[in-house]
Amino acid sequence: MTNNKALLQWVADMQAITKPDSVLWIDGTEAQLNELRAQATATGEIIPLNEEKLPGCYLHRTAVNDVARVEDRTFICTSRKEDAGPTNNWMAPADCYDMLYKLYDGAMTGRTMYVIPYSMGPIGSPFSKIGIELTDSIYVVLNMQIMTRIGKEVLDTLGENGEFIKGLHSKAQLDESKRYICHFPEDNTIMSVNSGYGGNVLLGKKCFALRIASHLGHREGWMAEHMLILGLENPQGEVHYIAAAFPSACGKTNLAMLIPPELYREKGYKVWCVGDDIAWLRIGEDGRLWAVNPENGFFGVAPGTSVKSNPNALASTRANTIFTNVVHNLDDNTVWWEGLDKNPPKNAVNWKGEPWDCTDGSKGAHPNSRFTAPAAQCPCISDQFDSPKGVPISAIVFGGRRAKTAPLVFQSFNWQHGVFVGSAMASETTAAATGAVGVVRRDPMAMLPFCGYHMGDYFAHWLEMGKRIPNAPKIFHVNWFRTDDEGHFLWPGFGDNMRVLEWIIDRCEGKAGADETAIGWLPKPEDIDLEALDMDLDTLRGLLSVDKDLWKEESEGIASFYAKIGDRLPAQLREELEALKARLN
Ligand code: OXD
Ligand code: MN
Repeated sequence: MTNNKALLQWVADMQAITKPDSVLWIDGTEAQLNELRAQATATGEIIPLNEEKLPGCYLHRTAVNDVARVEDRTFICTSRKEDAGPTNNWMAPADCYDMLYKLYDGAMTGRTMYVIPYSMGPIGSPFSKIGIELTDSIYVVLNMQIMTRIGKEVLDTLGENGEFIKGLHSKAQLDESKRYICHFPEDNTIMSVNSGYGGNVLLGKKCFALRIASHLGHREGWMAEHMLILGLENPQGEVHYIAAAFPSACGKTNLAMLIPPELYREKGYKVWCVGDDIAWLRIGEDGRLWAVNPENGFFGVAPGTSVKSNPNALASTRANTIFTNVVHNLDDNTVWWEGLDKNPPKNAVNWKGEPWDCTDGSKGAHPNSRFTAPAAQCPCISDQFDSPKGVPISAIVFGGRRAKTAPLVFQSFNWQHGVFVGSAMASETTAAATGAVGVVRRDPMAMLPFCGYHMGDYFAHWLEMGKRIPNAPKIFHVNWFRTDDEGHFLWPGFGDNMRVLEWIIDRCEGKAGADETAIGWLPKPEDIDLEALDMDLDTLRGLLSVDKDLWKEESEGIASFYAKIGDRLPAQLREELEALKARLN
């Protein structure tokens, strides 16, 4: 299928180490995929679901010890330890290859090695990059087919001399104690072993599109960010694009597919989804920042997804979707998860494959159970989704889950201050996670687990990019999770977040008012449209208030986080912190 000598040599080298029984090149044809689906069905690796209710859908269960990304076993292997920085695990490349090749030795014996050519971004776009994943898992092939653009066309685009990101994955024995997700940014290589869980094995996603790509972007002058991309269309038919970064459990997929409140829909407002997880951002010829979603599907968290919370996400999963670790409803051969509806199936199997009694208090679906669904099936997918040049970004939005500190929304004073706001991003732990509630976790730009190099250099790159973008997006911060003294959420969230997005776009257009405060520009209460919302101005005033004592505490928290970053923290960010402290006094 290819004459690319570097690729043929690398496949042969990895074959010699992993010793599969055979090698199959994935051409992306329906015939080949169907054959693989049939094989995986025969072995029980995937279970075909009800053809009428969920056509083309399958259920898969991972090993019970293999249900999430493993940050403590994720490594950035640069020749100099300091280049990986204080927030990443590090191993010397030679030592790591040595260790891994022992684990890969004969790991594919008795199995087939699948060679998956894939493109992150529309095939052939100057924004896009090609990867090759070698894997011994059909589940991985079928997921990669949804999440990326795969097959022969990718190899044709690669050509004889094209460069590619190498990815080697083997389930090996699924041994937790020998599970490793390793990145070698200096040789564009990713190695994953002893896992079968999506985030660890779909190497195009977090490993390539964030960790390796952030490293490439640093070298080449662009940015790979953990951001959704949405387009907001106004009644005049103009669409403005927003890129937004949130730590997990802050409703990123929900915001990406937001349905505006009825009143807005009647006026002609629409929201279009370009992406729900990753954005690659480059400076366009027109001096604006342009974004492409490098993915082709959604790898979304199932629990909590419902007709109420996110009808667009749910609709995306009604065909051609792979469900992982959800409940199997045996009565009609469909799937279910907590939060889908109030009718858990009676005759059912839980995510571990055991008979499940929905009245015994146990969870049927794993809290991190997932759907892998084609983006094209999303009812609000943007007509620019496949655009080779991407979409121009008007606003960058950072956010977190904060009970008291952060107001509903504020705008940074300028790019440098916006980078400071992103670098200080944080979320408070909720009762849904184990451990103490209300603990502040810093997650700068939501990239802490995904930045493939030193966090201090990453901040410097953001500052540098700002100087190079003549017409840079404005930077904002939002918090949908502010509570009253009894712990009730003050803001309705979901579709009503549209009201905040509208202010954000109006600010970008110079059309909305704002007050200057110590932390940034805040809307005046009357600047947020409350029409047809059951909320009084006093509640909104509360949502927009800035408590200086809490912010003084916050600045101490930021200072101790900065201390961990060390002396590669750009001086401009320390200056921003000092300026914030001065404004608070
Ligand atoms: C994800 C994550 O799965 O951010 O997208 O963990
Ligand atoms: Mn993510």
